[in-house]
Amino acid sequence: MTELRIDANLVAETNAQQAEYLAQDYDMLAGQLARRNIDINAITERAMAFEVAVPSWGTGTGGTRFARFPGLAEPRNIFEKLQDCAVINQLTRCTREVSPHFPWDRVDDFSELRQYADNLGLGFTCVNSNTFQDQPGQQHSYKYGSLTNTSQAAREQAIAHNIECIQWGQTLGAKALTVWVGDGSNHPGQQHFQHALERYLDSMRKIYAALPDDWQVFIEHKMFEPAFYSTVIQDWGTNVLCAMELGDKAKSLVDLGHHAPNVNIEMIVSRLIQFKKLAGFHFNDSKYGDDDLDSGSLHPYQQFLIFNELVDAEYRKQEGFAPCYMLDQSHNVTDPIESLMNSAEEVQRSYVKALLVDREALYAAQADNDALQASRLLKAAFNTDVGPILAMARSRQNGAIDPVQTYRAANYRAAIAADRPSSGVSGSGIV
Ligand code: LRH
Ligand code: MN
Repeated sequence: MTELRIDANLVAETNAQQAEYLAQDYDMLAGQLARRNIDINAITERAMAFEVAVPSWGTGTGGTRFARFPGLAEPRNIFEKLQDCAVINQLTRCTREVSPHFPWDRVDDFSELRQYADNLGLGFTCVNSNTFQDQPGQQHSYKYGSLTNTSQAAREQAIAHNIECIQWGQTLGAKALTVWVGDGSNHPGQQHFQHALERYLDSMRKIYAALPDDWQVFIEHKMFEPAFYSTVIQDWGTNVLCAMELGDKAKSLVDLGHHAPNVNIEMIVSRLIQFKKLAGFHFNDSKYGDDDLDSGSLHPYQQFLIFNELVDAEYRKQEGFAPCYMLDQSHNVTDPIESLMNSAEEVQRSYVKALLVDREALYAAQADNDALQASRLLKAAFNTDVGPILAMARSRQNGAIDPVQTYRAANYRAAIAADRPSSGVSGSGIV
């Protein structure tokens, strides 16, 4: 295993300063939970097994169409992105997998890339295709769409790219392809809704046919942007209809920021679980549009309610339930490593709080239509400070009790700045 960039002694030193307080807080919480017939160590074991994947594209400073303000020692290629992902996993111990995006992370030798990641203790989860940008020298533009373009040549080009992503992903050991297309229209009448969706399904059938037996394809819906009147895969309904139409290896991925404000996302999750079509998640938070803000930073109760549905499915041993948890964020004003560590912890926090829900009591309250008791049972779990469990789960795996504090003590960016001279180019765009 390659030497990790944060000195393990520094992690041990910063942990040593906090170990006694953590032990006190952990014991206090143990007592509180024991009164609720909950064994804190059993919960901590589940927290230690929890994983959420990091988006490779989230390790660089993000931007908007107006501007992007790169930070110090930005990663310039997938190898440097993996170095940063290794730091995130070293300190949080819950982000062992990375989700790559092609062609942003394309390399000449994918076996070398897999070995490089493996040496950092990292693996690859589902890969992402990109037919929402034109690449230099590309023959057919995606200006008017990709998998749904009225031009068969453009569709074939987009299909070929997705099939190539599957092949690259196989070399990396991934087991799924996420397909998000921004295809849609900006003017009423510009696109025939049914014809566009028929072209989408026709294209996806060809991608589906190229999936290895043990692979899946994840369809990602999004309400708007880059199209601002209609989007072909606009909502979960269209998404799950397509997943059902394509077959068992097609499932629906839920990006939290891809819904209209106030949509009941936890109920969408319940529906997808019930029909065995839940692919997984792109966790983030948002106030207005697809803001890609840090997970749990604005709506921690909604994120908890989503995990309440997920833990309930685990508790009921729901058939076909194997969701893939990933972050998908854009870090415009924070150090991406700090935001990704913080967000991984916030997603893990929602999961651990959901484990504290007294499910049998909740079922009883639901059966009795005792709405207040049902709400109190959820709030009892949500209002429990599970911080000591998350910190103990990290320290028991030689992670950092306080990842951001340890990361700052390591002064990582300054330490690697010489290795990563900045391009000096600011520009705009999400990455
Ligand atoms: C689309 C999206 C999709 C990625 C992209 C970077 O908004 O959520 O998941 O391909 O962001
Ligand atoms: Mn996404």
